[in-house]
Amino acid sequence: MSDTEAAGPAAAASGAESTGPQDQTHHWWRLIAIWVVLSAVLDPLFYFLAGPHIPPGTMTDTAQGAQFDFNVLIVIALPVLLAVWIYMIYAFVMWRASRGGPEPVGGQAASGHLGIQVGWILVTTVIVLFLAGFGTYELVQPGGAGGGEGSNPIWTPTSKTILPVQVIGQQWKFTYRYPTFGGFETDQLVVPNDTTIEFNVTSLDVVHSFWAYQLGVKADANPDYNNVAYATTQQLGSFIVRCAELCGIWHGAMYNNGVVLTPQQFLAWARLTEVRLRKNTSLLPPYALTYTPDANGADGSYYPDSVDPYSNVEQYGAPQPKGGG
Ligand SMILES: [Cu+2]
Repeated sequence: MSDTEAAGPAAAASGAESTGPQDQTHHWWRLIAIWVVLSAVLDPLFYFLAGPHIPPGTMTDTAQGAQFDFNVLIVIALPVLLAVWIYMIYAFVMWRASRGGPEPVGGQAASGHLGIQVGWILVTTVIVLFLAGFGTYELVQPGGAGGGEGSNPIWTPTSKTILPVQVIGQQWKFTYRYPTFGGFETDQLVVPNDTTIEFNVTSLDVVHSFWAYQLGVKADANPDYNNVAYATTQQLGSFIVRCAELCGIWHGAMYNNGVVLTPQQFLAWARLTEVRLRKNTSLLPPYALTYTPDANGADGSYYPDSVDPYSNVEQYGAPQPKGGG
């Protein structure tokens, strides 16, 4: 500390008189020392203290993968940020013009300095190439990265049992069909814990994007297309589902909560719901990977005419209003 204080006026003087290069090099070594110490302290502090709380959390393997990726990116970015800030603050403190003092004079120009040029290109190249390789590996790793992989996914999970859940985007809500439970349809996403879920994402109208934030899943919902995404649940609790593609006037209303239950709870819920909704399910088009918009109702709707499957008032099979046009 006393060294820093003692060097202050000397550095200002050296700047003013633009003396020999040895006066400049001790600034560099001091800057590097401050940078190394702060990076070595703040990087592990961030990784171990803040890291476990970085979104999207650890509810699924893909969410945990995304959290790990964010943490690696921040651990690499933090020393870069520190380098800029330390240099800036150091310059403010050491090379500022003092009231009534001599006008500050610039030091030796760095242009044409071979070491800086080679070092700059080398360091940035290594960082960028490493991140490109790391990012590619993280995308490909078993089961993909929670993004839609299209209708023929090449990165498939290794789990023996996979629960398929169909996500149907429509203006303006998501509904979910469970083909292994008779193809019933709900407006809340319910999934079991410790299970690999295969999301089959499609749409009845425009392009939506199924974004189950804490599950680490985000996949486009296109009409006439089955977009597959995987995630393996590893934590109980509720999560948020949003539409992440501007899809019309009530896009912002495509918001709901989903829930991860224990496998036993899920099984009980699914079996009960299958029975409870049997009458509704028989009115839906048979389960398919995609649906044409006029698969059912005469007016070109996925749902039967004049029936809102989520209304508390309207009933399935209710008589059609006459002469409405
Ligand atoms: Cu939408």
